[in-house]
Parts: sequence; structure tokens; C-alpha cells
Amino acid sequence: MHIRPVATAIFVFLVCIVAACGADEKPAPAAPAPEPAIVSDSAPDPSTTPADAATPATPDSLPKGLVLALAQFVKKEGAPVPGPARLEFVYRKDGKWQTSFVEDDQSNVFHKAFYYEGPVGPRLMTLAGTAATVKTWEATDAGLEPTTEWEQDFGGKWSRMRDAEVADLYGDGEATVVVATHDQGVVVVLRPKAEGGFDVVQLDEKPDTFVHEIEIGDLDADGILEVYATPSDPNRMDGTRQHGEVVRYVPKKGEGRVVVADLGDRHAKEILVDDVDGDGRDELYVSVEGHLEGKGANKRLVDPVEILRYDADTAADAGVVIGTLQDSLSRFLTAGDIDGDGKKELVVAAFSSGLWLFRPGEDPKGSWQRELIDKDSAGFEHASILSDLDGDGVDELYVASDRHKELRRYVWNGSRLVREVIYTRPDDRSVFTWNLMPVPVEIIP
Ligand SMILES: [Ca+2]
Ligand SMILES: [Ca+2]
Ligand SMILES: [Ca+2]
Ligand SMILES: [Ca+2]
Repeated sequence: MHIRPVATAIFVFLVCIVAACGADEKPAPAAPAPEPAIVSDSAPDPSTTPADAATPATPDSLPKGLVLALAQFVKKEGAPVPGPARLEFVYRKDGKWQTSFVEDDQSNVFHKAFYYEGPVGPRLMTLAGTAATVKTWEATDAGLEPTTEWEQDFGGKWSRMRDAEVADLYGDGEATVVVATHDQGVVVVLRPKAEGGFDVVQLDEKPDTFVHEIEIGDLDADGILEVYATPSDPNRMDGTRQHGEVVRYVPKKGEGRVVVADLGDRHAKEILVDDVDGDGRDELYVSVEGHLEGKGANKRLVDPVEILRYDADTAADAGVVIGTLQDSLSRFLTAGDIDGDGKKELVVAAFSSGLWLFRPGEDPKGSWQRELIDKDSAGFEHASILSDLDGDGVDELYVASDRHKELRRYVWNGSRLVREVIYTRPDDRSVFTWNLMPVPVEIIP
């Protein structure tokens, strides 16, 4: 692959700004990709307008929209600088996809925003970096009104709220929030109080440690939820190999950090806990980064991205490879039922090789079937989610293709996923879409 000057310029720009905006490592350049080895890697053109008879028509209005959590860069004296943390809402009303936004000057990145129903009613919850805040936002006639629920300077170089998941962690019926942070290894539980607000309970801390991702589930099927997290050293900008692992906490049992996946000198870029194979028990999926060697034009991929599966009894060094991608990174895994057959699939969003659909094989603890959904979809984070916004029982796929400044929707047409662009950014401002989540339209400003 020839690297065009414009691509190089964009890459250099990304490296320059990435440290400032809450990114935890530099984007790797596109690897010269040998052709992938297994199953159908030729995708039909997904950009076909979904006009086939089998493609469901999109209703004029939908009960749910999407919230995008963003870092943005604005021009100051001609140079790009981090702008205020930004949320964008995309929703369908009156036969059109519409947008609205909220900005927060207190921070320069929102890493995640999601719908949260606690004891005091429905809110939007946000996680921001520098300043590191967790806020709830109430829908009022005057717009979304924020309340700061937790704010902290962790005392290191960076202070960021990075990820959160919500579950009834203690079996008390409460929507408890687990939060991952940068850069002192702090993991906390936010326990909602009846009168509003949260008790902050710290699960862990470790000097000079980024905690990137949180997942919650019950792998051992004992009815008690476990918390999974991905701590790492602060990523180096020189691409040096670093140790990676996935750890587990069981707050209800008072059980602290246990390493469940030891990835040697490779990082976990994403984890997902879900019962994708449908046997009634959750499993842990880990997206392990690929490795590039060499410099400049000689740079080549020596280890592919691997998607590993862990069950409750899998040893930390014995994750099962369900699939590989000839790519350096994959930072999003999302599970759902894309074709309405009652079985879940896994979508893997890779850095430069596109969007991939994984289906469990006959033995879901072995190699899975893999299909290319769309080669022409990319972004540093490449945030993606399977969600049933139209409520017809089948999940649609929503993807932020930041390279194209587009938000895209993919719908199953009976034989494949068909792409539709539902939002194109109207300006050339650089953004990182860190996350997107479904939200009821009632909370959208
Ligand atoms: Ca359990
Ligand atoms: Ca399972
Ligand atoms: Ca399915
Ligand atoms: Ca649907």
C-alpha cells in the first residue's frame, strides 16, 4: 500500500493531538495487510442504498436515538487545539435524521455518555477527562441540566474518567456504576443513594496505571456479578511493547484484583462480557493488539489482532483464539442479533481493515466464522454499537467512521448488512468519537 502524502499528514496530525485529547496511545499506521486467511472476506458493496424489498423501511420517527461522546479540535491562531468536551445526539423524527449537541467547557473529552435510571429518575450520565468528572444530566424545559456526581484529580499527569458500566452489582436492585480512570489505576463503584447522589467506594488503585475498559458479567454462573478491567502502564508513544492483562474484582464478595488474562507483551484494546454463544453463561472476549515491526515503508505486521475467548475456568495464559484480523488494533467489540434469528453475533471494528462480523462456529470455543461487513469504514476508536433503536426485535449496527466524518447505520436485508449514512459532519473539525450509546428521545435536548 502506498501511503499518500495527505494520509501521512493526517497521521502526523493525529499523533500530535492524540495525547491531548484523552487518547491513551497513538494510532498505528495502516499495516500492509496480507490477505486474511479464512472465510468470506469479500464483502458486497454495503453502500447500496437500502432499497431492496427485503430491507425494512426506516420508520419516520424512532423511540430511541444515539448519543456520541466526543473529543474535538478547534482552530486557535491556525493551530488545532482541544476544544470543549462535546456530546452529539442523532435521532430520527419527522422522516429525517436530526442532530443536537451539548458542550462542557470544564473538560476536553467525553469518553462515554449513556442513559442512566437511578433512584431519582432518568438521567444522562457522562464520563469526562481533564477535568475528570462523572455528571448526571436531567432533561428540563431549559435543556440538559448537569449535576457533578464525582470529580477527582488523581494526582498524576492525566486525570480522566475513561469507562463505566452499570449493573445490580450487589443484588440490592440498585443501578450501581463501576468506573475506570486514568492514570493512577483507580477503579471505583458509585452506589446510588435514595435521595440522589452516590457513595464512592474505591475498589483499586495502582500508581502510574491507566484503566481503560470495564465489563460486568457472571462467568461462573453463581449469581454474583464480576467486574473485569484492563489496566496498563501509560502507553508509550514510541510503540515499545508493554505488558497487558485483564483483571477481575468481585465487589459483593469483597474479592480484590485477580489477573484472569495474561497477555504477555501485548495490550488488550477492548473487552466484552456477554453470552454470545447463547448457552446461558457469560464469556469474556479480549481484543489483543497486533504488533508492527520495522520503520517507515518497511513497517510490517508481525502479529495480527487476535480475539480471545475466556470462560470461567480458562487459565490466564490459555485464552482461545476465536479469530484474527490482519490489523494492528481493534478497539470495539459489540454483540447483538443482526439478522433476527434469535442468535447473537459479534461485530469487530478494526483500525484499518474495516468492520467484521463473527459468528460462533459449531464449537464456539474454537474458531468462529468471519465475514467482512464493510472495508470502507475506519477510525482511531471506530466506535460501534448493535442496538435495536426501531424496536422491531432485530439489532441495527451503528458505526462512527471518523475517517469519513460520518455516522452510519447498517440494517440486515435478508442476506447482508446494508449501509446508510445517517449523519455527515458539516465542517472539517477533527473529532474522536469515543463511544456511542442508545438513548430514549425524551432525554435528547
Ligand atoms: Ca459470578
Ligand atoms: Ca455463553
Ligand atoms: Ca443472529
Ligand atoms: Ca431493529
